[in-house]
This record gives sequence, structure tokens and C-alpha cells, in this order.
Amino acid sequence: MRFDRLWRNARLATLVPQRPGIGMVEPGAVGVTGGRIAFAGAEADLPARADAGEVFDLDGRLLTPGLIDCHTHLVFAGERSGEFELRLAGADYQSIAQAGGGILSTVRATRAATDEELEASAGERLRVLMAEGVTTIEIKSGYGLDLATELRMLRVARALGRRYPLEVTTTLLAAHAVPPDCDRASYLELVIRRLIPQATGAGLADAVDGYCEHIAFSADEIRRVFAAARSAGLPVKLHADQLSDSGGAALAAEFHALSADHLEWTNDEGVAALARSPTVAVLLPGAFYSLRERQQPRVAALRRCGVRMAVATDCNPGTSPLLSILTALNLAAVQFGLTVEECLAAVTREAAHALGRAREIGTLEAGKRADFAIWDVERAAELVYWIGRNPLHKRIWRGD
Ligand code: DI6
Ligand code: FE
Repeated sequence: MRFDRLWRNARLATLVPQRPGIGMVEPGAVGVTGGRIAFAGAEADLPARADAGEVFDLDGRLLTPGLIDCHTHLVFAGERSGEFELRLAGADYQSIAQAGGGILSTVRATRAATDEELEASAGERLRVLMAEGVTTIEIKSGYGLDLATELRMLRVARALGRRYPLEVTTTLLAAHAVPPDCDRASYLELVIRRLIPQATGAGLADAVDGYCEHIAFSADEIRRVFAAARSAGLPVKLHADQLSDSGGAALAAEFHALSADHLEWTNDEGVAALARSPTVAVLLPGAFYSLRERQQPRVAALRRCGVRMAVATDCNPGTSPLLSILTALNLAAVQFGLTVEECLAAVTREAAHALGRAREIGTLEAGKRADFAIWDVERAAELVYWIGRNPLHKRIWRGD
């Protein structure tokens, strides 16, 4: 058997669901052909005359699937440290938002920025995430809130996917807030009748998201947006129950959403609804931390009910200015009580499910894309344990 490239003498965290925990195999090897994994398993199981164009001895290093950041708002202009200072002085996020700050201040900056400026600032952030082994990222719109700028944000996200060696999936989050220059009924009509069809027609969106919250859109309004997404053939995701119990988890489950994200205020019925659907629970500990939230997502109930749990940075200028997926793992473990094994699955296999990409990425298995990360650590738990150390040895995307 001949591979393009072969990595040997590794400790593999395969994350395959048939194996316990994180699916460790050691010593293990990964053979890649044509950008896909052709072999991932024990050295002892390598075909007798395995050989390759290039062979790398990993000297016992840990090899994991490439990390997947399945919820970000990476494309935006400006920053909101002034708002951060207001919150430190006692103001709360919702009153700042209601006074025209918050999301709307980023909308003003984003509308005023050129495509080149948006691509350059998001590209800088992207490089930071890639340096920690991220090989797939989801990027949402939601700071345009008009036809032209929402489509522009998605185009910039697509352009980043062409410019950088990683996979970008895009999500239309037009239902993020009511824009300042439009009443809510007309804006919803615009989203439903024009934005979703145009984004779909131009191939710019892989999914549709909404913000179901009293400062944004009601469950009934989101239901109409989701119905439009369904007619356009796009899967949905939802910002659910972040600041209040808005029935978001149940709504996401009703539409078989790819994911329901945040979930701090989700009650037991919401958890039960998620358990009956394929929807992944995406936990966003950076927003919880930055907003100094107290209400914890019900991780024990999610675990007991067998709901898949992913973790993401939620990188955005308001509630989660977080550019480290490894730090997100530490926060998820310390604040929410995820185990190390749950954390590692949360940014690989489970995050792939949250993007509808589980057939292609997220585990080390023959047939999947050859996206992986090689780490200088003694134990896999170190990826969760350190705060501010980046032990990445090498990032491989599509075998390269
Ligand atoms: N939830 C969040 O945490 C972000 N969006 C959302 O729907 C916040 C976005 C912002 O404040 O700019
Ligand atoms: Fe978000």
C-alpha cells in the first residue's frame, strides 16, 4: 500500500465513536492519499509493505483531528472595549444594547468598512485561531442587517476560505437584531423574502441562524425565518436561551436544527426536546465568562440525556472577544464541568456534527479529510489544562 504521506510513531486520539473516551491508539500511524485519510490505526495494523512519498516520525507526539470552531462571528469591523469598560463599571449588556450600543454599534462600523478592511481584520483573527490547530471554522453574518451588507459579510467569509488553508462554513444570521433604520415587520419580510433566497441563490450560505431573545426576535418570528430557510433547503442553527428562557432549545429541536447554541437558561423540557432531535448543544463559555453570567447550562442533564455537546469560541466583539479555542476548552471544563474527554470531542467530532460535516471531518478515520493537529504534550488533558500555552507542533489541512 502506497500513501502520499505517512505519519508514524504517534499517539492517536482518533475520536472514533466505537472506541471509548477519545479513542486512543498508540503507537499509531496515519497514511494520507489525495488529501484524505487512507489509514488511521495501530502501527501493528499497517499493511506490511506500507510506504509513502514522504514519511514523518512523530516521536510519540499526540495527533488529534484538526480542531473545529463551530460558532464564530469572525467578520466585523471595529472593537467594543469601551463597552467592556462600561460593564466593568456596572452597566449591563442588555441596557447597553437597548441604548443603541451593543450589536448596533458593530453594525455601524461594519457597514462603513470596505470588503478589504473586513477581510484583513478577520484574516488576522483567523491566523490566531489556525495557530492553535483550527482547520475548520464557521463564520456568521449578522453585523450588516441590510441586504447589501449581510451578503457582503458572507462573501468576505467565503473569500477567507479561498485565501487560507482551512475550511470555512458560512451562516446567515440576518435575524441577529432589528436594524436601526427599519421597523421589525419590514426587516423580517426582507430577511424572509429577499435575503434568504438571494444568499441561497448565490451559494453564499451553508445555514441560517437567529437570535431568539427578548432583545432580538421572538420564537414566533424565528419560526418564520426557519420556515423560509427550510423552503430554501438550508439547515438552521439557533442562539437559544442565552439571557433568558425563551423556549429556544425546543424551537431548535422542532426544526431539527444542526445546533442550539448557548443554552444557559434552557430548562429540563428544552433539554428533553434536544434529546429527541439530532440537534447538537453548542456551549459558549467565553460569552458566559465575559458577561459574568451566573446561570449555568445544564450540562449534567445534557450528558444524562445523551445530547451531543460541542464547544466554540463565539468570537465576537461584544460578548466573547476570545481568539483561543484551547482557552474555550479550559473555560468549558472549569466553568461548566465538562470532562477532558468531552472537551476534546466538543471541538472535533461533535463540532463536526454541529456543522453538518460529520461525514467528512471530526475524527481520524479512513475516508475522511486529512485534517489534523500534532501536539507537543505528554497527556491529551494538557490541551484543556494549560491557560495561554499553545503546544501545537504542526497543523495539517487536507494532507498538507
Ligand atoms: N449572542 C452573542 O453572544 C453575540 N450575538 C449573539 O446573538 C453577541 C454579539 C454582540 O454583542 O456583538
Ligand atoms: Fe454567537
